[in-house]
Amino acid sequence: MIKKIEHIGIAVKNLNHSNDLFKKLFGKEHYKVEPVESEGVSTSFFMLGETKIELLEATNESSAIAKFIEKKGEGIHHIAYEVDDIYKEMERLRSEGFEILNKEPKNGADNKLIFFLHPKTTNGVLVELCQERNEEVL
Ligand code: CMX
Repeated sequence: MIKKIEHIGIAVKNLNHSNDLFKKLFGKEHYKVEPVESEGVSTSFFMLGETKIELLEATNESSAIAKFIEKKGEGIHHIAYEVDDIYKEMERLRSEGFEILNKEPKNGADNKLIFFLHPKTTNGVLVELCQERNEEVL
């Protein structure tokens, strides 16, 4: 079951610059900066009620974020939905015909297991499904 929007990911060119900008916008600091080497990104997170904003800067040229910015410029990159059982949701969405970009859920930023749906099967919006990593899903 999909529970809520967990975060919105925004592709940025310069994480330090955008951390300052979003600090002014939200009137609060980001609560963490975290590199995700496997994705070629450095991330920061702002908490807004129950939802987070994730800023993503590319750390290498082959990163999905570098390609996205080159093609579309800075902006909303993905919407992440929290699920209660990530393996079950993966099977459900596969059986509904969505193109799943990962064989299995993988480790993502902010202590999450994640997978993605291709934007061509979701009306042009890159969708991330995520679940907090804990003993039940490790
Ligand atoms: N949102 C919407 N559309 C997107 C997109 C995005 N974030 N990224 C790419 N696209 C579009 C491309 O512009 C292209 O559009 P056209 O066909 O109209 O030209 C289309 O999707 C298909 O692109 P593709 O050639 O199949 O694939 P790309 O090499 O552009 O890769 C994608 C796109 C989504 C498959 C790839 O970026 C991916 O696997 N993403 C998942 C992983 C990821 O995004 N990691 C970074 C974030 C990690 C984190 O959150 O921690």
